[in-house]
Amino acid sequence: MVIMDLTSIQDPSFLKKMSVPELEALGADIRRFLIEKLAETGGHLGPNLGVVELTLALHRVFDSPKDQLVWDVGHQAYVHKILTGRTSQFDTLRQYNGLCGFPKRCESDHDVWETGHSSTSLSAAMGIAIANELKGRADDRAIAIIGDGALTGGMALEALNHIGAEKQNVIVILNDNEMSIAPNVGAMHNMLGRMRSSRKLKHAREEVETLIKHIPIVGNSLERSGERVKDMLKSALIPGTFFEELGFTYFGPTDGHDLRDLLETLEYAKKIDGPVLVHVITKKGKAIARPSSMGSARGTVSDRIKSSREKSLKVKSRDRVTRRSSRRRSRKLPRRTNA
Ligand SMILES: Cc1ncc(C[n+]2csc(CCOP(=O)(O)OP(=O)(O)O)c2C)c(N)n1
Ligand SMILES: [Mg+2]
Repeated sequence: MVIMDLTSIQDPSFLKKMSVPELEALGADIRRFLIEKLAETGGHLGPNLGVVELTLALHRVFDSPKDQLVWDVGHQAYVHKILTGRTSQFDTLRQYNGLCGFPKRCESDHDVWETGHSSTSLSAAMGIAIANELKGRADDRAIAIIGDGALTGGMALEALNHIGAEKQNVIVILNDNEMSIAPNVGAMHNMLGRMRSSRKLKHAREEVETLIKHIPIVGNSLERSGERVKDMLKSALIPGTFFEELGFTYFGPTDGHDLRDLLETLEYAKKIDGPVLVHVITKKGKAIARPSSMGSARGTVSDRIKSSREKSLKVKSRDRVTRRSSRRRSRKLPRRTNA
């Protein structure tokens, strides 16, 4: 179902009036557009297919450009570009004088931070939040959207340290797809894995409180003995303790493809004072065949994207010779991005 002509979108304000099923249908249209368009122009397909619902939800809950969205790396901002009135420019994506593959301030008021390099978004959002406060606009939200790969960068960790200590009003959206340019590795990845497999914090908190009360004999006195003991027990059982210890209110893990869940969680996050981290689980390359094989964050026109597009368009060809020659052709296309 085509819900609307994407080229007619001027700004994201129309999203406020849409029902969840309408938003879902719009998301499907955006995915279809990206798959078809990027097969012609090249571009970062996988990361953008993963953030369709997340971007819709962010633009629905927050008021860009009054609230400022800072995209880390910026390779996942295509859906944001569509929702901020740039669909018709996608024919020129990443070409000379064409639509930039990353946020670009001269393109739109909705692009507030220029990127390409990873792991800068949290510091940028911190700076924006401080500036908002100084300008008497403390209600405007600074929101950083950062991937699990970029979160392991030194600058991002410095910024977590800074934001948590200053208790600044910054919302961090952790877009966790278990991938960087290749599948992620390392201690942070392992920790996020444990959080992913935990229950959602909103429910887990209530459950742990009930659990503590029901521990025979000591339960009620534990409950009365104050926050410290409860906190110790909770930290052993609840996800997000790492971020909470740094001074963030943690929400999640949230299904990044469930619009109802996303909208509800972001509405909660919006109302919190101080630093917030929303842990969103997404799937890189959502809706195309074999997304997990799309290890590259580049997603330039490659044989995999081409063959995914063929599959998604249900063009079935068993002619291996033709496929091999089209792979050879696509390999000759120049790469046009640094990130
Ligand atoms: C300073 C710097 N180092 C390395 C890169 C290369 N790079 C491109 S995307 C990316 C991370 C991608 O992983 P993630 O943040 O999880 O985003 P995803 O693609 O999974 O959405 C990196 C490190 C970069 N852009 N900048
Ligand atoms: Mg990632």
